[in-house]
Amino acid sequence: MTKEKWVFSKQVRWLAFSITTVVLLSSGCSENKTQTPSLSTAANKGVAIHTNQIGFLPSQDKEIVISTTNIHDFEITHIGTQKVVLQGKSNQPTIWTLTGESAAIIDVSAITEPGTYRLTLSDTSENASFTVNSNAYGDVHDAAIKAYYFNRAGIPLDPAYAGVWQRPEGHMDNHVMVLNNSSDIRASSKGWYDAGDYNKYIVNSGISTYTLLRAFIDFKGFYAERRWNIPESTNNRPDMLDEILWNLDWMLTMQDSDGSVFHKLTTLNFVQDIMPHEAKEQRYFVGKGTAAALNFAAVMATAARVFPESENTYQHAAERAWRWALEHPNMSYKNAENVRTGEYGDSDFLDEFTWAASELLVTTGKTEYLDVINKYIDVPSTPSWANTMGLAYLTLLKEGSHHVPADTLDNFQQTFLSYANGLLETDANSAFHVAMREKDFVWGSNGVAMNHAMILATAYSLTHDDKYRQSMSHLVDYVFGKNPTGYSFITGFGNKPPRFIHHRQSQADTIADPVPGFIAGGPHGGQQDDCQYPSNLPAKSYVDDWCSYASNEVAINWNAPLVYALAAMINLF
Ligand code: G3I
Ligand code: 9MR
Repeated sequence: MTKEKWVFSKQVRWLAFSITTVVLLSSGCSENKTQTPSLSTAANKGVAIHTNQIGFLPSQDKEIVISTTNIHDFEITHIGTQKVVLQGKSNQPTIWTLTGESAAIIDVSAITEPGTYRLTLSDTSENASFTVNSNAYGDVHDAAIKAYYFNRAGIPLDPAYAGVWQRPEGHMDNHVMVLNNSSDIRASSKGWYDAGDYNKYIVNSGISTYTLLRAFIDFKGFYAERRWNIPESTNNRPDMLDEILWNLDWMLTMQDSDGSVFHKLTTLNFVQDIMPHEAKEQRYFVGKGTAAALNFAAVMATAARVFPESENTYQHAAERAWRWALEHPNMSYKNAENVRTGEYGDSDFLDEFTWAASELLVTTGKTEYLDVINKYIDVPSTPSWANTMGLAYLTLLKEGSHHVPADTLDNFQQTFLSYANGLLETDANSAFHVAMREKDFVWGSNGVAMNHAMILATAYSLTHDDKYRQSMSHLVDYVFGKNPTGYSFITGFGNKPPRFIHHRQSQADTIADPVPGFIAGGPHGGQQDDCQYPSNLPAKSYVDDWCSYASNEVAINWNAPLVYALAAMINLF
């Protein structure tokens, strides 16, 4: 921060302190948990206001972005009392190359009193409202994890849990054929649909399941009590574990007798937009490979720690898959010509080896795994289905202290924090104050944003340095509306959520609203579908249309880090 900016923000904070003190004494304003902000869009002067549409926590940074080329004076009014509680100036606008536009920040962090507020700007009639609410993320967290229930294969969704999104069961997967071997038919039930399609893929299921297990391990006290009305809510187990078990049960069926793991369970082609119970095409076990085996090994090893009552089922499954991978260290999966469903193809397995070895080390304590880690570990990156190196760091730094020598672990932590510091730098230098780099605008960019948030949450947990959790909160603000598209990207939440996600159930049912709690894939310049986009610029290339599977599909590997990030917002602030 430059000295000038520092002095300015200090002044604003002081002014705010004196004014909010008066408000505190005179208004008695209380927290409003249900009110949602409304965003006015009188566009006569062309200043668009981009703000978190869900609400800010009292102690998080509260920054609102305006698309403008000018510095604006601003005023914040408490809507209940109609009193002005804060006045100030935006910062100097800068250009974000990812939108090609100039934008400025309005910093209202000084407001910590719960309530609903209106922002007004000089030289424009634009205004927007926002809320400060200490429970801003509770409902959306529960919806984001409940999305997994809505995407369960092999179970009817009962109205008692699914409400208007009830539906008959689909894809029991009792007669799944091994591709090219019509006499080999097996059962492979349960699991979550991958995304807007009805297929089940080990690699993507793996990272999603691990991320939810990570959330459970990292926020155990929170999940011990948390319930979100699923069929298992009345048993003694936390709902998070029941949801995870639904997918673990399926994953186990994907392992063959020699320890190998099928890559995916799919039809040959994507089916059209019909409901699960209407989709009757033959499904197949398709392919095997190193990535599926290692991904499976990592998840099963993690599950063995979380479910000690499993009596080694998960650990044995993990060790068998690991041994198979050692014998087949370089087997890439590629779609055959007649298979057109998602590929999730990868050809570099050192990250998967490192991740699986990390989970197995922490679960079994065997030093052979530490040797593999030392051999293959590389700098971390933000986790994705194709790159799992970052997951090895999360596990080792959080759970590795009894198994990794202290000086080695310290090196890992320094490397991890320097990666997190790079994200902080991107955040500080971007006009939107968000840690999104050009290379992050790929298919599923919102998933990238939430995985960055998981990295930053971990950096905060390790150091308790406020800057990491604040930067995490900027990413959460981003997906809830502080972005150049005007959307809050989570179905059912915010003033302008997606309504036409690429999600077969939401498209084929007769309910106007899409299934709630799903994060849309998000903007990026790829545009690998035939849709009309409003812009070619990476951060604006998004369209809320069923046709846009490249920007508007939903997927379990994007919702999982959303769940993690929201649990982190609830537990780390
Ligand atoms: O590997 C290249 C890399 O070398 C290159 O630098 C980069 C440039 O953009 O592209 C990389 O390939 C990308 C690949 O993902 C790996 O990251 C492709 O462009 C990109 O099109 C591809 O997108 C994947 C998409 O499926 C298409 O295969 C997404 O990551 C993946 O999330 C998405 O997953 C789909 C499943 O297939 C089916 N189910 C729904 C799910 C979500 O849409
Ligand atoms: O609907 C499919 C979606 O779930 C996948 O993620 C996407 C990946 O390529 O493909 C979609 O299917 C489209 C197919 O690839 C091309 N024809 C149009 C299909 C969507 O209606």
